[in-house]
Amino acid sequence: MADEDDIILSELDDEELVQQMMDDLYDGLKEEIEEAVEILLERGWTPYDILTKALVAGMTIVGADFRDGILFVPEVLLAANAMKGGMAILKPLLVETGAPRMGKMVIGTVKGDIHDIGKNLVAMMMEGAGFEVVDLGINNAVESYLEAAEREGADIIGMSALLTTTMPYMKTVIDALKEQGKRDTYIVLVGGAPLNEEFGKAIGADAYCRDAAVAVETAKTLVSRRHNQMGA
Ligand code: B1M
Repeated sequence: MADEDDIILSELDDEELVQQMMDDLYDGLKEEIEEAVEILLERGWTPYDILTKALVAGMTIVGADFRDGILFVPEVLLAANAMKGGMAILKPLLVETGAPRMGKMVIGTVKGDIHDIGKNLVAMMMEGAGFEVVDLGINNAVESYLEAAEREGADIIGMSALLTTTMPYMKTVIDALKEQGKRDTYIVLVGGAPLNEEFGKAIGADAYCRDAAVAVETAKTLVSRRHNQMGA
């Protein structure tokens, strides 16, 4: 009787392989995910398609079952670890586009929040698009963002929050920028699953970014608008 161990990933067609990756991500099988990513790359898939169509899509299923109480924190951590294994292979490929430097962003997950997969993805895609990215990691207080932005001479401050309890902290950071007279020094982009357009507006961010691709496009638009204004 054939069991899971007998599946030879390289013998699956693309559709079956992506389906298998979703199962493997769900089961937190890091090595299998890494192998499958390599296979898809060999088959000519773009790093971006592998990220979005296999890894992010698989993580969405994990998220739904976590929400519904079918999966618990340990399983989700394993899935996250498997996803990170795949992302580590894709990162240099997304970054090596050789695009001209577009600007600099500091990005981090806000205080009280340890979710970092989405933030890492945004950082990767921004680097791939030619931005210089300083990743502040997780659980960032106001001072962390402000000091890093100043030290790095950043154009953009990016904030990520995945919890309804931590997303209000983004306003704390923006208010601190206002108090220090630095709000207009930086473009502030926010993102994370529980946010939306209205929330972004309400807290005074320059833009809410639904996903990493939107973050890249928004950053490009706002940075070039700013350069044009400065040049005018
Ligand atoms: Co957490 N968790 N979690 N979790 N977790 C969520 C967010 C949750 C929605 C799950 C659920 O119930 N369905 C829920 C929040 C509910 C709520 O607030 N309303 C939740 C909860 C409750 C919790 C804990 C409280 C659970 C507990 O302990 N009881 C706890 C909190 C810990 C803390 O932070 N203090 C917790 C812990 C964890 C793990 C540690 C197990 C793990 C995190 C591992 C890690 O990140 N290293 C985890 C995970 C993995 C998730 C889910 C399943 C997946 C998140 C993820 O990585 N998605 C998540 C469910 C979900 O979101 N559907 C969930 C994939 C990622 C690519 O998407 O992060 O949305 P996302 O990023 C996207 C966009 O949002 C956007 O672009 C990204 C790429 O396209 N984006 C940005 C994100 N940040 C951006 C920043 C930008 C721009 C765009 O700046 C410019």
